[in-house]
Amino acid sequence: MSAGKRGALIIFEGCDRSGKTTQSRLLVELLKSKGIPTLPMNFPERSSSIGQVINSYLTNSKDLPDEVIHLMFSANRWEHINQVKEKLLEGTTLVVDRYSFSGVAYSAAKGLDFDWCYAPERGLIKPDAVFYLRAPPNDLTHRGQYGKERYEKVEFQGRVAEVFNRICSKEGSYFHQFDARQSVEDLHAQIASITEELLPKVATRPLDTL
Ligand code: T5A
Ligand code: NA
Repeated sequence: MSAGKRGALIIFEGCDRSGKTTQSRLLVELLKSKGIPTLPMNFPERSSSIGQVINSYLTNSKDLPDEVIHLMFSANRWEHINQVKEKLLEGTTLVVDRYSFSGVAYSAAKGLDFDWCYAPERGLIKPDAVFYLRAPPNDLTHRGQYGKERYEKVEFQGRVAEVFNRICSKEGSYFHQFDARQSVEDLHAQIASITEELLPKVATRPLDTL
């Protein structure tokens, strides 16, 4: 990539089993096949020491107050922020499986105050696009391995979906929502076309913050 051209920060969001990992992998493969420098990332990033605590919380081997785990999810993004910034500025596009919006949605769904939940996300790099895979949680429970982790309960996922919908209408134009019940191929085609339009547009746009 020529000097000064940055990569795009692309996020996938949605309830558990909405297809984020499937779609983010397909997008990474597509961009790489076109010679566009691209890296996958995902949050929670479970390998750091904070990530390991998050993992034991999610797999139910550790309990923590709601506020504490919320701040740990946020800290897990902050501990990778320099890496995110560096990669984008050197021209690499990042395709990220979950980000701040999951942070807000899952904690607000427990009853924590929405603005309180958003506050520690302020200052993180603002995505250029968020692909929100939307579906009624009832329609996702038959998908592989549903029910193993802490949050994988239909009633709770319903509340998470409500917060995601609220965030989506609030954040506006950089949020793109899709019916997650479509086929993998149909979703990928729509996501690919938006991404291909997006990349040249953001290449010279300065990084912004949430
Ligand atoms: N969390 C996360 C917070 O509370 N706060 C935070 O700040 C963050 C970042 C772990 C949990 O952490 C919470 C949210 C989560 O509860 P995770 O590691 O991303 O987050 O784990 P999950 O979201 O549970 O991972 P999943 O995300 O497993 O599901 P995906 O990635 O949405 O779905 P995917 O692609 O793996 O697909 C699931 C299944 O469905 C099939 C796939 O083949 C697979 O079997 N599938 C489809 N089937 C039919 N049609 C389609 N279009 C399909 N797409 C995929
Ligand atoms: Na996933």
